[in-house]
Amino acid sequence: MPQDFRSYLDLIKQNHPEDFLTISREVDPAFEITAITVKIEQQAKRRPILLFEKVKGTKFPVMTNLHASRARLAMAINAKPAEMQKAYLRAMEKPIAPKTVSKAPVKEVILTGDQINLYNLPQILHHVQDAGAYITAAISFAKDPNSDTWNCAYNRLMIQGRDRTSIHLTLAKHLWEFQRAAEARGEALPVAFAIGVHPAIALGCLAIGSIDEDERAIMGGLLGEPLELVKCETSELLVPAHAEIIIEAEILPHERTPEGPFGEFTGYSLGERQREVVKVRAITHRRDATFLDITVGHLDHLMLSTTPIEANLYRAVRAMVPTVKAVRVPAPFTVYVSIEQRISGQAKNAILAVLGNDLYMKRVVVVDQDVDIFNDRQVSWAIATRCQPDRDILIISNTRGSDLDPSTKEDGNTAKWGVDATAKPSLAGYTPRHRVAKDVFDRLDLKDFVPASWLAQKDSKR
Ligand SMILES: Cc1cc2nc3c(=O)[nH]c(=O)nc-3n(C[C@H](O)[C@H](O)[C@H](O)COP(=O)(O)O)c2cc1C
Ligand SMILES: [Mn+2]
Repeated sequence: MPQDFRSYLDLIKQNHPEDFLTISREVDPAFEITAITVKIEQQAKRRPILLFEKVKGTKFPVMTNLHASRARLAMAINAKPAEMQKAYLRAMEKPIAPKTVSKAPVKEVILTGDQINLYNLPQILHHVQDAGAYITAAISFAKDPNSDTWNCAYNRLMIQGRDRTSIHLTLAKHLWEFQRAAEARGEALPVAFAIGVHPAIALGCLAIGSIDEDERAIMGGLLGEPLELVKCETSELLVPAHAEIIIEAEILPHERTPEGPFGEFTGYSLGERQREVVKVRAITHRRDATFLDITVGHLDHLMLSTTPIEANLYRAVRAMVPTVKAVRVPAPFTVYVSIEQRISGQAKNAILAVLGNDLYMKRVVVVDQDVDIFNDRQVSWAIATRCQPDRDILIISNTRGSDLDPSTKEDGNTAKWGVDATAKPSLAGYTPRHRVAKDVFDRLDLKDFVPASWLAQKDSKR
């Protein structure tokens, strides 16, 4: 499968032209790109990929909202939307190691030294409180300074100078580990950022697993072939050969700078913090590169991040409870799980599996298989009617969660909770649900009882 996002866009343009919208009129990267994207979502009820051809202050066109639809993401990994989790799990089970190539379109333009100027990139302001322009679609590629382990992740970059940004490293995540290891030796950590890649690569980057697992091989699994990498100009790092733009850099040791506030996926604009500093060593890009933005905190961001988390948690719960039916992340830090509970205690095991296998997740609700976890009303109903809080809620204090959760005591030190909303002692032995007589329901025809004119009226939506 072609590994550049241009081929993927061609696929969309051919098969779903309504999903691609080019905006030719000039836009201001200060708030207009995000506002137009959100307005199209809220007022037109659509979520197309958006290409802004003319953006004030830069020669780079800006693309955003690429990941805002589950169907589009499924297409990127050659799966039907309903089969996406299975396809993702297959890639996790059968990773394909990357390969190195010597020629790469991302090397068409190579900028070093004084040619480096981050202010030539689109200076996108997303939300009103944001401290400055952010690069939101940068995927980090880095190597453990103490071993041959590689890592990929999204890390937001706030532009702080011609060749300087700050970086948000979630405390206790893998790149943070690498950076702390380098810093302990007084060394900078080489890191390169890819901007504008095939969505299969984006999805693979978000795989949750052990620090030893190589996201680049999961990207290969999702692409169905080895990810093609090329060596950086200024370090030994390897980066996707078909990306639009690469920023080669290092994270400086023992240096911090104010970063934020920044509006995030939590729905909040979290305040300023001291964060690590990135020094840019080179920028390489395609001659006619498109700058990819992720409309942070909206569908573009939320759709992309949930599939990999759900796949990992399904795998983790299934290792404990073989009869797990479904796993869903409906909101920040929140997981719903449905299981066919064969024997008492399995709901609690499912809670422990979730909390033990994802840093971010903080609240887990487990329900029986007759509850549809894709319907929030049904989950609320199960909590209300199958749960006794003094018996069925599990609280664990002082764990590590997301440093972007504004409710935590101090940047990410958090309590976590699980709600066992399964019927006890068993669903089969529980007070039965009422049932409408099915044979009667099937036999009756409303037209025999209700005037046709009334049936033709629209629902009052009350
Ligand atoms: C659009 C987007 C932006 C993200 N920004 C950050 C970020 O700034 N810092 C961070 O630590 N994680 C960020 N994440 C989450 C990480 O990419 C994700 O947790 C990843 O799996 C971490 O990799 P690791 O498990 O190898 O540590 C972002 C995710 C998405 C989808
Ligand atoms: Mn990792």
